[in-house]
Amino acid sequence: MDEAKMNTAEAMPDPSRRKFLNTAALAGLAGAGLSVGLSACNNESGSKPAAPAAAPAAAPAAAHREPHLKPGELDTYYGLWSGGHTGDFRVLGLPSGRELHRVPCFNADPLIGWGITNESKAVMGTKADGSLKYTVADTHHTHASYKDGNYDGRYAWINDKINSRIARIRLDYFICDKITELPNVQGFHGIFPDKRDPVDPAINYTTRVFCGAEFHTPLPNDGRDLDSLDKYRTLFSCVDAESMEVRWQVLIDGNCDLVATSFDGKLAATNQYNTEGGARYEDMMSAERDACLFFNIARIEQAVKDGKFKTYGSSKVPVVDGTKAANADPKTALTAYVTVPKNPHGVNASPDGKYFICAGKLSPTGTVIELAKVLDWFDGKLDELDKAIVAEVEIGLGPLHTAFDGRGNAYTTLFLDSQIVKWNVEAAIKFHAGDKNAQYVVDRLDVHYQPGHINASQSETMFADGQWLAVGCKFSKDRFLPVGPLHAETEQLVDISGEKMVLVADHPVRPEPHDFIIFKRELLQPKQVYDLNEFPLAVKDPKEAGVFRDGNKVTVKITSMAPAFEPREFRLKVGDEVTLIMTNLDKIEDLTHGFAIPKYNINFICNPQETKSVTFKVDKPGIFWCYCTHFCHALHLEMRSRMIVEA
Ligand code: K7E
Ligand code: CUA
Ligand code: CA
Repeated sequence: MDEAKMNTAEAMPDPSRRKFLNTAALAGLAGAGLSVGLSACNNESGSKPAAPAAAPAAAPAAAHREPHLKPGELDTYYGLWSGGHTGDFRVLGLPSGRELHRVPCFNADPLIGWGITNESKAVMGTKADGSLKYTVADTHHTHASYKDGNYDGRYAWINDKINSRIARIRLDYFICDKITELPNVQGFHGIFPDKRDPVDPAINYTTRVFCGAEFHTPLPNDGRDLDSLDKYRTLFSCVDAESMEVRWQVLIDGNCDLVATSFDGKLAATNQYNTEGGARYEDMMSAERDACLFFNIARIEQAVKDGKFKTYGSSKVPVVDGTKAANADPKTALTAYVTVPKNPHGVNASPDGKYFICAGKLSPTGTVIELAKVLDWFDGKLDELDKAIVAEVEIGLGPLHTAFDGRGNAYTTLFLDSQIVKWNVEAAIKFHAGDKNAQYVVDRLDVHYQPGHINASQSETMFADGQWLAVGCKFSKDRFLPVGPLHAETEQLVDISGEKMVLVADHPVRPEPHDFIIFKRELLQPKQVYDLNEFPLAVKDPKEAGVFRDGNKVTVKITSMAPAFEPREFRLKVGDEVTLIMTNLDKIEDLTHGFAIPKYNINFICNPQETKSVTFKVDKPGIFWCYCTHFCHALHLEMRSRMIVEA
């Protein structure tokens, strides 16, 4: 960072802060580099939690609805949040902002027993010795499955940027049931399910999930071409929503960032900030324009069917050629590179199905691309692809992501301005077409501070309802009690039901969730009790419980029913290889039991009618009181089984 400039910015008298930033940062962006940088330091008053930040700038003055619920009241919306570094998936109730659940996906979790039970290890992936293949992840984006343009409550997906994995969460039980590692790519970042099939009108629901990979590497990345940057490439991937297998990939020029899909199923797109193919940030921002890269899904799948693909390394996934050179003829092109200003970030589909909106990041603009025109280009009816751009308007500094209210307005986060800008899309189109009287900026709201993702209730569906908006602020600075050097992030709630945005609540979140979606609670019908028959290993009756020995291979079958395990004791020998299977036979909602074995590093829960198993080597003689870790009954503490291990 440029320290001198930073300090100058801090020394500036406050009233002109925004003006100063606007001019300085614009100058910086227009010039050679980022003189007013992209970090947080140049905004706001510096790092001192000065006098408890004189009433927030945007103290809710206007009339707004109360987000707080009375005891016993339920939220009206679900929020599905990504966990960030923690690798999990979080469930919030809105408008209260209460966190209801964390679903472990890529991360071990001692409550659930995720990463400990055999079933979860099978989902997460293991090495030959049975230990987890990966123990770290970085989740950014979560999106749910669609039917008829709305969420259908079947699945959500979430990405792991570090190890290029996609996880699926079943929304009936709120558990992760599959994880797929994408071949040939690094830095898998953007993710979006399709909303219907491009060809078959009967398939009006999600069957594909698209994945954009951010980092380019040699292909295959096996030690070849290490120093030949011009040979590095990245791929856009399609994963089957049901099987979770990778269906196909597209070799592209430039990189992928975030992903959007059209409501008609025909198009997917990814924003590209590194069309330069640079390895250093200076190189990645050398071009004035980058691209929003469109994929013609039907044509790509036809090309795969026709055998027009390659494979790389040990991967069997068909890879079609989506590079510019191979796709110059619109009539046969699989891809279309629409140019957008310098290093765009988010791309979001408007709920009317008409537009994709790209946020400029290094450019203070929002770009509106009309999808019908992109399709015209593919049909040979539009002479120049960039004519699909129907607006490219200034909205503020550091635009990152956009949400919608279903009333024609877009809400874009401005990272550098620490604001949300509300702008009217049709007015922006008019302005771009030459009507300089068209007022497209409707409102601005200060947020705290440096916002990234933003989303509104139902915003990513055709049923955007314009009620609540949440914004994920990257820096909380003085908004919460300090807890040492690591600050919570601020998830702020905004009432968008009126003309003016009204900030109504701050919530601290553990860094860093990035993205989330918000939708009506009626769209989910979670189940509270499992079906015993979903588990092939289920111990269906306490009479089936006991120790079953085959040499040193031992199966211990256990049932739980408050307040007792069956058997109450079991006998093992050092050297045994034990698989312990437990079924919770309680059928009552909310009656979960846990099972922990001291000194053996084992703990997991079994929800009503659920079965789990763990496999471990018996290596310590003695008495080990296996106990219930989940408060279940007045005799919860007495709920134990004695593991007796002979030397
Ligand atoms: Cu903008 Cu990973 Cu969606 Cu973070 S990305 S904010
Ligand atoms: Cu069973 Cu506590
Ligand atoms: Ca660039």
